[in-house]
Amino acid sequence: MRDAQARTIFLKDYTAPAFLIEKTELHFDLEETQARVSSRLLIGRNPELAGNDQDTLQLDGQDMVLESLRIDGTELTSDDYEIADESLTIRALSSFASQSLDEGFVLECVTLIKPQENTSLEGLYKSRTMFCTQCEAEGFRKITYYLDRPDVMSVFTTTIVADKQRYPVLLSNGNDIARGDLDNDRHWVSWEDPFRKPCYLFALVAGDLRHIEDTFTTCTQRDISLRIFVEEKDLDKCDHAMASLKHAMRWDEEVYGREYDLDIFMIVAVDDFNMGAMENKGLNIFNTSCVLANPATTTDLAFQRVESVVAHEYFHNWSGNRVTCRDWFQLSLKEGFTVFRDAEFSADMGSRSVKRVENVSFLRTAQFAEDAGPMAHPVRPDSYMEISNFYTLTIYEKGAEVVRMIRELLGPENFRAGSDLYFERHDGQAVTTEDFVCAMEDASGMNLTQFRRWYTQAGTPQLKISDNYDASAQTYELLVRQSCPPTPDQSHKEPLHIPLRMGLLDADGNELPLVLDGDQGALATAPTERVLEVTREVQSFVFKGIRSKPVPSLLRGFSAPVKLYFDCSRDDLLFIMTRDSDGFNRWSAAQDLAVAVIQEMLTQQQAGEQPQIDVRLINAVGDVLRSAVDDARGAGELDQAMLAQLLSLPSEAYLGELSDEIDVDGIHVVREMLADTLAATHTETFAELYALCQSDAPYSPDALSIARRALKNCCLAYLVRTQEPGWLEVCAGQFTDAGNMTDVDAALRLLINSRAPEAEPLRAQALADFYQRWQHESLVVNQWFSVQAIASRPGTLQQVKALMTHEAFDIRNPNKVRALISAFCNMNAVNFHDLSGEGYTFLADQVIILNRLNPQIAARLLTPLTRWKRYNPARQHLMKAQLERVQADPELSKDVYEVVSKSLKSS
Ligand code: B3K
Ligand code: ZN
Repeated sequence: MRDAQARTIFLKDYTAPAFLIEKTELHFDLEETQARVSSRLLIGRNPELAGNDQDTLQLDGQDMVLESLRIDGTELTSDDYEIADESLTIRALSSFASQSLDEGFVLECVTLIKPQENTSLEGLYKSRTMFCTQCEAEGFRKITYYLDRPDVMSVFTTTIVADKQRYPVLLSNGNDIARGDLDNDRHWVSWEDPFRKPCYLFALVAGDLRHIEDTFTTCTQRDISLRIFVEEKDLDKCDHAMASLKHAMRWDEEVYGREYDLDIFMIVAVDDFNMGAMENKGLNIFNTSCVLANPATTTDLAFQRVESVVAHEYFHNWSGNRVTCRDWFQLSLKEGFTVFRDAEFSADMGSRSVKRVENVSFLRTAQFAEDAGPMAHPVRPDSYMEISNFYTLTIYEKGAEVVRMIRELLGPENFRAGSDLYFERHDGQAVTTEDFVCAMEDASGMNLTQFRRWYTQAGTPQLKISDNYDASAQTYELLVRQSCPPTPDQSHKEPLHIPLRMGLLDADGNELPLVLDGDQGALATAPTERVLEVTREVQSFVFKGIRSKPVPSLLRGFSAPVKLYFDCSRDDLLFIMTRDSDGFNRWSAAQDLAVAVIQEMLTQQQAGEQPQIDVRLINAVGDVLRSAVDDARGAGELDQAMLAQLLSLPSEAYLGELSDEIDVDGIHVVREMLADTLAATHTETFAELYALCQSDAPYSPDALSIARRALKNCCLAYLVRTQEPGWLEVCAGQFTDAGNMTDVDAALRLLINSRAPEAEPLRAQALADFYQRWQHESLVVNQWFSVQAIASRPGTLQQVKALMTHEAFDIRNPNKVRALISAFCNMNAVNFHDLSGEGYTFLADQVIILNRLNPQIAARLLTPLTRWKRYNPARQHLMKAQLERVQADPELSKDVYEVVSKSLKSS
């Protein structure tokens, strides 16, 4: 391995910094082959560290050439310091400083870096024609020598010098305070950020950019200038992001009492970006895919993603920037909380129940898989080798669920008081998840001692619930057992504090008043929904005054990220599906029913029998469809937005995640069989509903319109399954005539996946037309790559390989890698897991290439191979062999090394 020093960093080894950097002045000279970075740092000993007499200063820095180093004006010679791969060390520091180190000294440093050659997209790099930065988590150390850790917070001033023609726009954090012209067509701009911040929030952009501008008036009547910077060709795709930003700013004032602090807020869109976006203070940098949107080029899903990512990054201004993380083990402090905040924002902007369904589906499929795999880690990890590998679904999504559970336990008012206290108490500080929980406890009086285990224990807890009705005593008992499977480094788990939101339904669907044994309250005034606090391994809850055996509605709203096992009959599931007051649980019951039916079919198929479909499921879908038709005619009662969700079968990935050994082909075959049967049985109703959902109204990304398009395209998907040529033509017609990308994209996907022989020429034509029409829109071309990568028919891998040589493909662009390679490996199970093993070899090949170019992307790409233990022995063997091949690469980055070695450990 190249990084022979790849070592594990432990939370228990954390110590406060011996030195702090009070002021940071940066000067960037940007040129075509290199950049010269001059820094002037005002450094002093950390006064809060008792007996601090540290006389050695070690700064982080890598991939740079040091030109000069001075302390208090005196030039140091190469004998005065040591340079290693990742650091610069100055010993006997006090001998260079002009006064005591407690008083502080000025360190001036000039380094040369090569942004043009930086393909890791971390630090300062070039994306197409512009310079930009990505510093979180540890990218700043690729810009200049520094104390690159979040508990070192400093006030930054930044001057950027560059060619005026090529880079007319020069941006950094805060307010621009001065600018001027220089010789040789160069110019400069200086920026000052008055808020102390860690260097991971530093940002710089230089490019030929245009912007749209708007104003937001805050709750205290301050006018904030809002600007979104893009390349000229994208100016027509900024309005949705701007509207989303203004909504987010208002929402954070109203829901969390958080006002924006600077006078200007900027967003810049860049094409080459490792993740979605970055919350740099006052200067958010976005992947184009998370900011650009217009109806012709952007699907509903992407519109919603723009709204939520813009909000997420904006919300970080408080949850992340004003109050930041002490160290990277605390990452979920800002990410979990901010995901929770953006999810609630999206719920308020659109359909709350659909948002919850989407979130939970994602969590149960992807995060649960992570929590059951070799990279499983707690929401607050104890150790890591490469922090970039810990921007995970556990930190983000499970972290958000942990915050949601705190709100479940505290109630909304106490939760708000807790967040107010947290922001007030820790404003300007770098803190820990423990500080967050303490604020919640102090504001509410609630004891969260046991709850803290959610931060330290990995793995998905299981709740096994059984019930018992006693007719003579009129009591109903829920017996709850909790457990959590072992995860790497954690064989034993302690019981967790789990909020279990629930209700009981009588035979008529009425919600029963809930009085627990031992409660004082009277039945008449009792609530019909409660949050049970499960704290013990085995715990019994007995409800009084229950006159007949009820049907329990458990884990409403998915009140905890657990796997629930309750032996619910299919008839009871049908009952909950239609009668429960909780929209989420109605959907959940529908899913559980479909899962039960599919699993039964799978068992039959595996035994060589013809799978049988439980007619109750077919009828239930018919009932939903008929209500949907009534609804579309204005007579129904259903939550419009939930219909498409109710009509969608559980995904292959979710079905796989539920299996002990994932039968890739079996799951695909029986799920397709079920979908085909539903399509054949209900063709007419699907057709009627498809027609009723058509609309001539101009495109709008509001919740109802999105829901209607989703429902319409869900119907079309079933109709195309019938393989009747007529429906293929309708689909091809929608592809050509639709006025928005959502409908075009849906039709294209269906044409590509149709098994009808007549689809063949239509498919080829559609793909050619689509590329022809959209070749100049990079994000649309990504979609074009993806639809081809996820086609389940044989030969797709060859097609993917061919597309990698297409003029539009570029392995250095993460969006392209995600669109083609990741899409194939993660969303095309039957082809990726083909028994030839070619899919695995292909993935390993790409990881080996990307490991040298962009380690973060390479490590992430490996994920599907890390799940090798979930498959049959033949596949396990093939997958493991490819992991071993990757591991044997002598030049492995820390990122890939960590993932591959943990995946193979204990094998
Ligand atoms: N905080 C960034 C993620 C940075 C990832 C660095 N590898 C975006 C976000 O979560 O808002
Ligand atoms: Zn974030």
